Amino acid sequence: QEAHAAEMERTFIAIKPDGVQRGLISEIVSRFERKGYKLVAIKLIVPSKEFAQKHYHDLKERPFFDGLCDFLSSGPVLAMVWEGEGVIKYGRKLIGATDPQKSEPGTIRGDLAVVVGRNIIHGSDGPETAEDEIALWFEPKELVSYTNNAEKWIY
Ligand code: FUP
Repeated sequence: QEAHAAEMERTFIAIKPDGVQRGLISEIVSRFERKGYKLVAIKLIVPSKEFAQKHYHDLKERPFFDGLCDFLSSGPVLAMVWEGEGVIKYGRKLIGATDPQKSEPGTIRGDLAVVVGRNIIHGSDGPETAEDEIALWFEPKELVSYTNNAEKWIY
């Protein structure tokens, strides 16, 4: 049975400044698209350092926090919301382990990144984080609700 779109699970995914500037947007977006997840929001923004600190507030006691927030606010970030069954957990699987030296080949970080401080992508790590991060990065009206129907476009 199909879940109604309004009840579908959503996650926040961001391509960080290194991924954007290395030209990896289409590569990364295509992995979520091909899997069958649905893009419901997308925008390119340069977050302020204060905004980056809000995004990473859980890590504020860590030694790398300041450098991490400088990095996230150093250039354009592609912020997205993806929707679909199990998208929070499976999105993390597509992304791979935090440290690209430990992420498996076949994952985004495993295939495309080398060091933990430049791991090209962020994905929410659970349902509560997903809700908070979507609310931080997007206004409700920026989340687009639509039905995918490929047959409509076959003539
Ligand atoms: P993840 O959820 O996989 O992005 O991992 P974390 O939330 O634990 O870490 C967030 C970001 O902090 C990572 F993407 C990169 C950075 N980080 C470091 O720079 N050094 C570390 O030792 C751990 C994380």
